[in-house]
Amino acid sequence: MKTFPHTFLWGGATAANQVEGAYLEEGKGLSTSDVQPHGVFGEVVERVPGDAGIKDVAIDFYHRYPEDIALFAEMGFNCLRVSIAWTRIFPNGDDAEPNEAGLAFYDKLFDEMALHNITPLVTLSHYEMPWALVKNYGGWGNRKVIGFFERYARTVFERFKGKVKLWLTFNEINMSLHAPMTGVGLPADSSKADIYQAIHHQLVASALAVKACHEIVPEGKIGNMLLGGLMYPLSCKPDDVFKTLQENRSWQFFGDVQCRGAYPGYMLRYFRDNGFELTITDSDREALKYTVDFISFSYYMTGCVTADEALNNKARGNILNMVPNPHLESSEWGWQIDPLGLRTLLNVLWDRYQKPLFIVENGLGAKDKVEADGSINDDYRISYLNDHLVQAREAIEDGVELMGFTSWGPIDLVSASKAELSKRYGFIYVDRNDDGSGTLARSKKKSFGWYKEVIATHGASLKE
Ligand code: BGP
Repeated sequence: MKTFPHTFLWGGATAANQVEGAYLEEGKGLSTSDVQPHGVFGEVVERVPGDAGIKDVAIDFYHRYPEDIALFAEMGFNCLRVSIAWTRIFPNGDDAEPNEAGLAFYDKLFDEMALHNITPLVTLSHYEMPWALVKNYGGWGNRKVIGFFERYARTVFERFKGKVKLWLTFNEINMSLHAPMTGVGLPADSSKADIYQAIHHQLVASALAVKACHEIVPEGKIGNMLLGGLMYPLSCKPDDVFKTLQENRSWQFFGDVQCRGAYPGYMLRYFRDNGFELTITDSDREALKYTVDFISFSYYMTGCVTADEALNNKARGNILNMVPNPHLESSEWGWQIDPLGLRTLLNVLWDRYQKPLFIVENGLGAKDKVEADGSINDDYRISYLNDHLVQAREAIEDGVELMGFTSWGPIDLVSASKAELSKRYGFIYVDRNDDGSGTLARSKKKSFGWYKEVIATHGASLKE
């Protein structure tokens, strides 16, 4: 019988701005997420305290986390991915002292996890940064932000070193190419050259966080986090195949820098060919040598690439510019479902880096129906996760070193792309709607019991 290793980390993944709410409580500053009420691709709307944007309350995890963690523990989680909101710790990013109330909140959160033997996996920056750093410094376009981030990272490593051993630097660091405000605090219409300069600063900051983590939490491990955007050629035409290589390199580049410690030649050529003159100092090059211990990534879909411009205009999916695959079904949001693609991606990443891998996001966003008796029969979610986990297990059989699996949104949360609550990922239903109505009460979906059994049997209950 094929099972997952008994040391495997099983759980779920969340992000502060998508679950916590309490967006101005206890000294928290405004973040880039707070000023994007319509999601990561939406326009910036400066907030007035008291605005009722959906993320202001989100699912109120800030106040309800003990109940939620108890439910995760009931499912058998031994791992939970959360992020720290940088703005709870340094409300403006450049504050002289950290905000004690923010640190105290995460102390309580990690203590609660410890009570249930749940290992925290903590993202330093998940799709947000202090809005004041954008307004006053120009976001990651300004080299000074590297120092502010390093101070934030060192502050939380020092404070939580006894409680948190697994860390991630920037969520989906490659997303900056598609959502510059969310990724690097730059306006959506910024030039590619400016975006790559900001990305460079962020890559240096990521490496300096790795260095700091190794100094402060020597027994800890720190990884990067990529949006695993695996692309297939739409045809076997050599032009399509080569363009696919380039498209895949557009996101693998981030992993190459973070895992190998230097810019790959193909990227330097890309900068040259496009006339991007990035400022990369000798000390930046030194810093980049601090490479990650493991690679984490999200996986939701694959897409196709074609060199045919006419077909390119039919792009769909709201994350990457991709051409639909005629052989795959799509979710209600147009994300193409491809379980085998996960096995391919795991093997590609393993072949490329030979570093342990961690699937830190995967799942199906769908509209759920609450039946008259309160039950929610989310067989579609069970089937999606079952099929992806089967392929993850196959990849382990292929020799891939896989540390764990945290499904995205184990409890319903606010979606990143459009800030909707109706796009639900959870095993746990939250009674809250897109218009903000609802009691915030939690209830178990059918998938709750299913995931519990998968974890309890180390994956033996999965259906091939
Ligand atoms: C990833 C993000 C998450 C998340 C997830 C699902 O890109 O890291 O924050 O929300 O995608 O996307 P969505 O919420 O738009 O469905």
